[in-house]
Amino acid sequence: MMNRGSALDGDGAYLMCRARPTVIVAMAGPIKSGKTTLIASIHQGFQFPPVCSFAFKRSKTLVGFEEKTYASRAASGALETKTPRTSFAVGQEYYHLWLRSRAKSQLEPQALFLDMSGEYFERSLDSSEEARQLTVLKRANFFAVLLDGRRLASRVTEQSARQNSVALVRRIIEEKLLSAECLIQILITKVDLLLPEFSEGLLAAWMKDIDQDYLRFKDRKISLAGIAASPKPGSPWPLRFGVADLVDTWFSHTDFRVAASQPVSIKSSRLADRIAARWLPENYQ
Ligand SMILES: Nc1nc2c(ncn2[C@@H]2O[C@H](COP(=O)(O)OP(=O)(O)O)[C@@H](O)[C@H]2O)c(=O)[nH]1
Ligand SMILES: [Mg+2]
Repeated sequence: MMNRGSALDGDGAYLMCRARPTVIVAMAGPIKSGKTTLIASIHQGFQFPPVCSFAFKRSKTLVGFEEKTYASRAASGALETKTPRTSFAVGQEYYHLWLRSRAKSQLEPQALFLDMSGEYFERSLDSSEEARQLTVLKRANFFAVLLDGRRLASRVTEQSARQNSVALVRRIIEEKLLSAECLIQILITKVDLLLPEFSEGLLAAWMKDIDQDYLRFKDRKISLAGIAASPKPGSPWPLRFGVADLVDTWFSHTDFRVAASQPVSIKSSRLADRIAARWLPENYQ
């Protein structure tokens, strides 16, 4: 599985974590909110340096990244590119990236990106029981909630998109799915569709407005960012807008170690539980 370089399953991800300090970024959001495109664009970014203070070193999941980006390349020129739908059977896929610092530091951080399929996410949103199965999230350093800029752009869909994101964050907090150190990030995706003109000022105004939705979560640090991982052709927004800054945020994270947590008991043989147990057995019983 790892030799082929495809997306990692739980076992592969577990082995990678064991190998060296790792930052883990979990991405969740409705179907088509832009999760897979973002993960693919992170990898593409490192093929066209410099994107940030880190350079590409290696990826155990190159083929996985290539598979994700193939469809978008094949469709280049089309008004809207397509990335393959993350499979429901897998539910969660992991992508690996190993970087070296451009600065003098010898830091060679490694990242695992967790791409939760839209179906998996929505199913877990529907029931506390399912949400509790997402125990693997306890290990994440960042939990990115993708808020689709395309849906924000229309009055018809704006409110439901905002409410769904808030509902996910509330559920995640209520069910204590994250460690206390995990930073929640609200990522407004496809800002090129939200704002036809390139304007970081207008984007900042949107973020300030969206930020109000999250003031209710007083005990939790929640940050906002806007990205355009794959702006439509002809858009004034630059390719991978905001992505390098995000990567810098994730990789500047100094504490790559897992916070010691109470062992979680596994009550079922569900995929997510098995992944969690294989990943950090000392955290589960
Ligand atoms: N215009 C625009 N479209 C995007 C952007 N990011 C993703 N998309 C499109 O949104 C659709 C859904 O993206 P995808 O990454 O597959 O979403 P996922 O289901 O959350 O993994 C695809 O057609 C993408 O091409 C962006 O920054 N700008
Ligand atoms: Mg996807």
